[in-house]
Amino acid sequence: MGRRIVLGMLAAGTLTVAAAPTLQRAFETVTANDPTGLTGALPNGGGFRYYSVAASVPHKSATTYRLTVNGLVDHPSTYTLPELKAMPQTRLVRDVQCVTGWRVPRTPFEGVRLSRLLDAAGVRPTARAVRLTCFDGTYSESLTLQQARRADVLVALRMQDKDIGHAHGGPARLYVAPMYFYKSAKWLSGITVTDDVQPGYWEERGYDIDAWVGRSNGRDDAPTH
Ligand SMILES: Nc1nc2c(c(=O)[nH]1)N[C@H]1C(S)=C(S)[C@@H](COP(=O)(O)O)O[C@H]1N2
Ligand SMILES: [Mo]
Repeated sequence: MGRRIVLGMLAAGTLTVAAAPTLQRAFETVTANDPTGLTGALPNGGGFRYYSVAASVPHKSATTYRLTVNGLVDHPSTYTLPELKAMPQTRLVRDVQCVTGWRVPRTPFEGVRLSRLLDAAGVRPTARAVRLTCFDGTYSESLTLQQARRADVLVALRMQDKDIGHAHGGPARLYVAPMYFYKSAKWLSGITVTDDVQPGYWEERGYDIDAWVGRSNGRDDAPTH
């Protein structure tokens, strides 16, 4: 079955991936053979797909990883992984939902609230947004400051109760629990406070910036990405 046909079936109707195991298998086969090469099944993925818009991504270890916070802040700073681990950690258990239709129920994520890092940096009064950048050199994301300060937005260091491995965006990725998973930028390396929202990688390609699950992008079966 062709990708277009499966996606057409999804778009057509009442069937959802979660409600139709056969269709889900077909969908998985199709996405695993994605002609764009952007996706592929993860070994031991537990329902996750591996996504990277960059062909190759450098590995960062506990000693080489750095996270920079800069922009419209009073105290620009750079964190090491041990420094992030030493901060108070928040654990959330929610469903992961990719905008193309796959979902992983009740996935634990754990890390430092983004709001804590913003407070430590001292956000200036004119600031309105946050831009997230990645050490893959390509991907980016964005949030309004109000979204970034939500209690369910983390700089995640753990996923599925394990340190986040390279394939899932480790050592640290963004985790935006209430939004489609494309907001959760992997291989996070930069947090820049800005005066306006700058659309991220997928947002420049037509996806919603405010990517609330169930309330954005029309529906959760967007055909490509
Ligand atoms: N740096 C980076 N982050 C990214 C992406 C990406 O291609 N590069 N893809 C996004 C999309 S569309 C999804 S669904 C999730 C996939 O995360 P996973 O590879 O851990 O399953 O990562 C998001 N974050
Ligand atoms: Mo996605």
